[in-house]
Amino acid sequence: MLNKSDTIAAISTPLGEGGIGIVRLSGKKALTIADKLFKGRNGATPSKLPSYTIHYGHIIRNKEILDEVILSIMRKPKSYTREDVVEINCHGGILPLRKTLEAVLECGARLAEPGEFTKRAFLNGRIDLTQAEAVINIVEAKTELALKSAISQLKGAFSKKVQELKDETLELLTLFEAELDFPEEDIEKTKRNKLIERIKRITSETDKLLRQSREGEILRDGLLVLLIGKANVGKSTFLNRLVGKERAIVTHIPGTTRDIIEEWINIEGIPVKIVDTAGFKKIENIIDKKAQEKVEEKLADANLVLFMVDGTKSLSSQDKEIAKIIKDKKMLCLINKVDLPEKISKNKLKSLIGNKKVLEISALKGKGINAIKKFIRDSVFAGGVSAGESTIMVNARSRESLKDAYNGLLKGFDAITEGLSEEFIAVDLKESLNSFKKILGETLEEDILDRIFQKFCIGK
Ligand SMILES: Nc1nc2c(ncn2[C@@H]2O[C@H](COP(=O)(O)OP(=O)(O)OP(=O)(O)O)[C@@H](O)[C@H]2O)c(=O)[nH]1
Ligand SMILES: [Mg+2]
Repeated sequence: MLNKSDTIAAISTPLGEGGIGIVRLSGKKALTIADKLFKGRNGATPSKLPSYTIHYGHIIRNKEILDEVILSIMRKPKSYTREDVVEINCHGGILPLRKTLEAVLECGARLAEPGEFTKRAFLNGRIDLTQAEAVINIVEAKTELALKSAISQLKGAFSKKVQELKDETLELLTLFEAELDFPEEDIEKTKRNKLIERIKRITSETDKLLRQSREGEILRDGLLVLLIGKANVGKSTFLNRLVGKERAIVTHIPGTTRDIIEEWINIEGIPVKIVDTAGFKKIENIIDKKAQEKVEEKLADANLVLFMVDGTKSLSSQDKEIAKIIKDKKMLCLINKVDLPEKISKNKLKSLIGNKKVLEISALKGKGINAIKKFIRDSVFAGGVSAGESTIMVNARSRESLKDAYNGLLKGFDAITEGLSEEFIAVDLKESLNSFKKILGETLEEDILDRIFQKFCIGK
């Protein structure tokens, strides 16, 4: 465990040239260190200045002026870390920032570990663990919707819900444990039914939370959408249309694309990584073979497959081959080139792909693109209304615990409906209770904590 009583410092803005850059300090000595270095215009010393004030002056070390700065003071407990925090706004070049940081370190601060400011906010009880993780999500948010969801998590929407479920589980557990004290008496039937109802409710709420968190996971990590189809059906044309630029080479020659081409786009707030691939064709050489292998490899990671067929041609053996390898994937079928006379047999297509949804599009003319976007959006947000703040962006760690909590509740539910005795049910509920506590960081091993905060950048 890092020493919590140290005063830590770091450059909190990205390295590189910018308008300003900030050196942040947090801890007991933050203000006295600032006293040693900061010369304000009217001689004021930072440790005498009130909280939430900013001051113009210079950073001076060994009589050398290092930079002209603005100093902000945030006294404990009303600061990011709940400790005394000083932020020195320097000019944005690397040199003034480095020199200021060095001076701060020479005066008694220690360089902060990645995420250590946020970790202190957690250890000092200002935020819980899900909120700390929300900070990472905010920093990394790829779209506005993702940001909105992360901010709502930082405000504590998710923790509040978990806290409620934890409290309810605890209450139930107490009830069962009370019964355990009188083993000779069976729980009477109406009472038992009431308990069953309660477990059922908590279980289904946990389930809902799990589903919402799956949406959040997609908002955070993005959706991988893979374009697949035989050569020349128009995949690259479609990619270019979606990203709005000539990203991939398009020609009339089958086999134009040989590599995997990936681009991030924003579809109604969902970060989507759209992946264009080499078209399937008769394998004639090692390039064809390698290209196809790459597509099949990539397929494993895809969240959604767009299977494109050429509306101006009959289905071919390649179409059949593709249909076979994607049959277990979530898939949308696109008949492309509908601006030209149609040749494809829709009946044959149906028998190839079953009851998967089919859309008719023209990548060249831009027809049907909105319908595809809508399909992608709806595939993430079932029902389509829950997007945004009700989406819960949790990290893999919390999701695992949430699953454990759910499984514990489910087992408890089964145990009570099967009429098992109280001690079995109590064991299951305890498991759930612990999982809820884990999410909130109430029970947590040191190394897990370190792993979480290491994902942050230095200075956060
Ligand atoms: N009429 C018409 N032509 C299209 C449409 N989409 C693509 N094309 C044409 O079809 C040809 C092949 O397009 P690409 O986008 O290169 O096809 P691809 O699937 O990427 O082909 P490979 O990379 O070889 O697998 C080009 O001549 C495009 O202009 C469409 O919707 N309508
Ligand atoms: Mg192509």
